[in-house]
Amino acid sequence: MHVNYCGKKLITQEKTLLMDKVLKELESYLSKDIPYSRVLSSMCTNPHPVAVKAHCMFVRANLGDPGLFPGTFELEKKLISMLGNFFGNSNAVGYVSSGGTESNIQAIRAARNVYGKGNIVVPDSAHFSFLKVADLLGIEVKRAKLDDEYRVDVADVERLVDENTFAIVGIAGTTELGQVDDIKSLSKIAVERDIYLHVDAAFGGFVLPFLGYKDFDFRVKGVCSIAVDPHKMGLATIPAGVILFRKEEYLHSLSVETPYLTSTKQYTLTGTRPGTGVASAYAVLKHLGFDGLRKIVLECMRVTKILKEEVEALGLKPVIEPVTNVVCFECKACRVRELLMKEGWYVSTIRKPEAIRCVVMPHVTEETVSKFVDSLKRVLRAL
Ligand code: 0PR
Repeated sequence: MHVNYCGKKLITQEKTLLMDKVLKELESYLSKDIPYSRVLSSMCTNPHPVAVKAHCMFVRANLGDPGLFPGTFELEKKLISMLGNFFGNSNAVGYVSSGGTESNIQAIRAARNVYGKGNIVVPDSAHFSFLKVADLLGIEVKRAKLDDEYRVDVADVERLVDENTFAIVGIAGTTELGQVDDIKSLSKIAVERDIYLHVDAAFGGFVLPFLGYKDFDFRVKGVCSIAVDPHKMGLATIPAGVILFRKEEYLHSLSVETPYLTSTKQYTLTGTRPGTGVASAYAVLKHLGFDGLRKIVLECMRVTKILKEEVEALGLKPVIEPVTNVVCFECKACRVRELLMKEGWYVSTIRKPEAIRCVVMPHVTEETVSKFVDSLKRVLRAL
């Protein structure tokens, strides 16, 4: 069999497939995946077409060796600068990570490197990536209680901070409820105790600014770093996370020497890393602009309100009034989820209270909600 690669003809001994046949086989696997139109459990969505085009253009780039890809590296710096400005700090530095998990790991690693070993305090609502942080860094992660509205109880954070605490974490858009912690009060604690404050805005970063929230980013004095994911509400392709640091010192505390590369140091967690997220995130920002993203968020909020009202009319109580485009309803969640899955719908459940969770991403339209509510009616009747 003859196959081509880099302009050369290869003759293989093994039985191989023509490219068309390989792609056909891949297609058969792809077709088993659930279309986003049936998914209300995800914080990801169909990437914007401009993001897909940009992604394909940059598939060969490896930012692990930036000297070979100076154009892609320049684009990354431009993106970081745009986002730094957007989040209130024109001097912010950072890079495009693989997502919120890596950004959270790197933020706490920087905090540990600059402020010393010990423990950190996170809200009980923190994403499970902080379990990985604890395991990887060998630090204790203390979990602060939540208040009645599922925001972190600031007094409990204050109680848990001790002389070995080097960082606290606030969440701007929690995974389960989309709730926003009081970052200003957390900042007060961080400044008074001279410890690091990281804000996990992986989800909320591209939602909250469009809903008038300002008090969660670098405009708040104590905020040292922000995780924000273009591959969630930024409509970029996966993987695309961003970690932003207030100052260079934090980013550079992550550096290791790379003797034989085009650069002498590397501050990223992974070595080889894609340029696709850089290109796709940048493309969306240039094409839609922050104004375009605002319109998308406002539409998601409109649909969230419709979903909330229609499900409430079926007798299910929302856990909180939706703050972002996430809404959870109290019910026998595991059973409801199971029955909804039989109707072809994917929702998630949350830890406390017993509730199902719906994330109203841009792929969830008013029409989706109407069909979903019809199914939910049947499910509730069957219970
Ligand atoms: N921080 C917050 C606040 C998050 O919500 C998430 C992920 C992360 C960090 C971690 O981000 P990465 O998964 O990008 O590393 N939140 C979603 C969740 O765990 C991720 C997700 C997305 C899960 C799509 C499922 C899914 O289908 O629910």
